[in-house]
Amino acid sequence: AVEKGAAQEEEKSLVQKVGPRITKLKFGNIELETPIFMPVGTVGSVKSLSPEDVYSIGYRLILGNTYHLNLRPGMELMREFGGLHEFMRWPGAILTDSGGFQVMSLAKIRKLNEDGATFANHINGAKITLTPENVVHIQEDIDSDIQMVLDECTSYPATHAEAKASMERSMRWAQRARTARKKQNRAQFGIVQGGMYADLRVKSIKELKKNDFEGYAIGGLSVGESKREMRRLLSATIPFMPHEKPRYLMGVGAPDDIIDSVLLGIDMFDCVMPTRNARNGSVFVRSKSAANGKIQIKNAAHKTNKGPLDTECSCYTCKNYSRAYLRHLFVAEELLVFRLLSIHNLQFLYDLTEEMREAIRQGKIFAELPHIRKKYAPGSV
Ligand code: PRF
Ligand code: ZN
Repeated sequence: AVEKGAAQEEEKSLVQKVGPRITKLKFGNIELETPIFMPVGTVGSVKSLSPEDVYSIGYRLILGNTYHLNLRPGMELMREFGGLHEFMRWPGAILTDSGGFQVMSLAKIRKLNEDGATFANHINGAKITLTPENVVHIQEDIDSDIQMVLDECTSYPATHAEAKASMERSMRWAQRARTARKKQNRAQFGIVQGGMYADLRVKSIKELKKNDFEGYAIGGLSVGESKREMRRLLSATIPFMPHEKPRYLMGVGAPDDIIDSVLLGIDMFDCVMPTRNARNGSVFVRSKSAANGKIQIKNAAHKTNKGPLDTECSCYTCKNYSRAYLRHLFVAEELLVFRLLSIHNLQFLYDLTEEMREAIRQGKIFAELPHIRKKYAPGSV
C-alpha cells in the first residue's frame, strides 16, 4: 500500500496545470503570443499567396515540410541561399515538420525500418531515406526556427501492440534526433505518439521529457478517429506535458477543434484546411453570414450577391469584393479566386485565435466561450 501511495504521489506531481493559457514564443526580434494557428507552406509557399499576403493578415509563423523541401528545391540550393527564410523572402518565423506524417500518408511508396524511412521519390524515381539524424541536418540547412523530430505517425486504426511498437520506435528516433544536432540555436520539438491508447501516450510524453525538448507536439491525431476520441486522448495527454513549454497539436485546424483544444491547453495548430478549402471554393464564414459556418462560393445563390463573403470580416477580400464577383472567378476558373478565398479563410482562423487570446488575457475565456463557439463554429454548438 505504501508503494502504491508513493507511485500515486509521483504521478500527481507529474500532472501539470491544464486549461487555456497565453504563452510567448520568441524568434530573434519576433515575439508571438499563443494560442496560434500556423498557415501551411509545405514547399516554400503558402499556396497562391505571397509572403506579404500572409504577413498582412497578421501571421508571423508558417510551416514548411522537410520531406518536400529536401526533394525540391534540395539542400544544395537551400545552403546557397542561407536557408528558407531568405530563399522565399519570408520575414517571419518558420516551423518545419519532419516528414513523419509522410511516413504514414505515403506508406505505399516507402519502406520502414529502425534506421529510418526510404521513399521512392515521385519526382525523379530516386530513393531517398529519411533518418532521425539526416532530418535534423536537413532542417539545419533550411534553418527553420522550430524543427520537428522524425516520428512515425501511427496509422489508424492500429491495435495496442502495433501502436506500442510504433510509438516506441518514434521515441528511440526522438532520442537520436536530440543528439544529432550540430547547431543548437534553434528550437527542437518532440512528438507524442501512441495511437488511440491513453496509456501509450502517457508513456510517450514521459519518455520525451527526458530529452528536455524546447516544445512538445501531439502527433497521430485527426487521422480518422471521431472528435470525441481526439478530445479523450488530448485530455489524457496534456496534463503530462510540461506547463512551461509550448504544446503543438499537429495537423488540426477545424474551428471547433481549435476552440476545444485551446480550452484543454494546446498552444499551436497547423492545417491545410483553410487554404485547401479555399481552392475548392469552400469558405468559412461567421454565423451571421451562414447558419452552418460555411458557404460554397460556386452556388447559384451567390450569383448576383453584392455583399462580401462575411459581413463581419475585415480581410482584404471582404473589404473589396462581392460574392457575385468571387463566384464568377471561381466558375470561370480564374486563378485570382484561389488567392482571394485563401486570404479570407486564413483571416477567419487568425481572428478566431485572436479573439481567444484576448479573452484569455482578460480572464474571460469561459464567459466568452458560448459567443465564440456560436460565431466561429456554429455547427458544434
Ligand atoms: N507527425 C508529424 N506531422 C504530422 C502528424 C504527425 O503525427 C500529424 C497527425 N495529425 C499531422 N502532421 N510529424
Ligand atoms: Zn474576409
